Amino acid sequence: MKFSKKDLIKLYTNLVRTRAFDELFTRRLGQGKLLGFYHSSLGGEAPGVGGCSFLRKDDVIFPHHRGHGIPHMIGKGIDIKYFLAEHTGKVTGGCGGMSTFHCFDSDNGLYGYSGLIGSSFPLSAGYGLAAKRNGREQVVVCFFGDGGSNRGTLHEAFLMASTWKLPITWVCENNGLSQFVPFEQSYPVNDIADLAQGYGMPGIVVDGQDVIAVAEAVTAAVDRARKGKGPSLIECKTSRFCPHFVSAPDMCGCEIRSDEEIEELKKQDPIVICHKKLMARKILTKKTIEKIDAEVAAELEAAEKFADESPPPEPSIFDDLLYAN
Ligand SMILES: Cc1ncc(C[n+]2csc(CCOP(=O)(O)OP(=O)(O)O)c2C)c(N)n1
Ligand SMILES: [Mg+2]
Repeated sequence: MKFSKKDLIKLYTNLVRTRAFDELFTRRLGQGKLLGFYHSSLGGEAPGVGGCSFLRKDDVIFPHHRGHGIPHMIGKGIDIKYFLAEHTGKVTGGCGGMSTFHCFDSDNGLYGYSGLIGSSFPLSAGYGLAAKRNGREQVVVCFFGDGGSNRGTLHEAFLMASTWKLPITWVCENNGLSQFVPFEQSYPVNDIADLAQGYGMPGIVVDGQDVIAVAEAVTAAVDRARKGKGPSLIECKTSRFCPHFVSAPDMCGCEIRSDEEIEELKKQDPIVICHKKLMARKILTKKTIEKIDAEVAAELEAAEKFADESPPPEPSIFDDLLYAN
């Protein structure tokens, strides 16, 4: 797949937007403005962005919980302001009923994720079957982590999808950690992509820090699925520059990850990699970057204003607390 200059700038812009929103969510959590907690996507933005930026609006995605699906939603062209507002505990009435932490917007093919990792496998198989039967050539793209891939639900869904040649692309975001457990301690093989062989589907490994490589691999698999040739598995070797969730101890096994280790991981920053590639090909210029940065800053400011000014739910849970008094 050869991407146009416009496509490549879209990928870069979506990465920058994702990072900016991710940092905004982290900042607002620290300010006490965000409900719950936040699993930052810092360093692991490329699989979601690359995997969603060239899908059709009616293609269906089941995002991964990293960044609470922000990389995937931004790739899919969904306005994040509603998601931010609902994370702030506000009512927006927008975007087909997205709900906090379980992003859902069926108008834009967003079918959310559950707090139970691995539950998106059977849901994807279900929608894949519906897509095959409705004849609209829709494709389902299911994102999951290396930890999530340990669930038995993966095997049931892989078997059904492969046997029935369902239009599904499975995208594993392997960041080498399942919460605190290193990949080597929970897997007997080096590549999760190897599982594909047992289900008679293509399985490939891509550099998950290279958003262009991810987009190329996912686009090829999605085209294949759209033509009725069945599912594929793409394993993106990616990273996480932050703890499992913001402010958690950054454990790997029984050790805290060291600053040196994180600095080493940051050498594979997806934004820097994409930036370098596009600068070398003279696709990005200083002027384009300034324009993108200004547009992203304006988008963030508007989203924050929207979140802060949206009304709280009625009746408020705080009212109930007052009654209890
Ligand atoms: C069924 C289930 N078991 C355990 C958990 C607790 N849990 C939340 S995230 C997570 C690790 C997920 O690891 P991975 O799938 O690799 O995604 P990552 O967080 O690394 O992006 C675990 C064990 C859960 N949410 N659901
Ligand atoms: Mg992981």
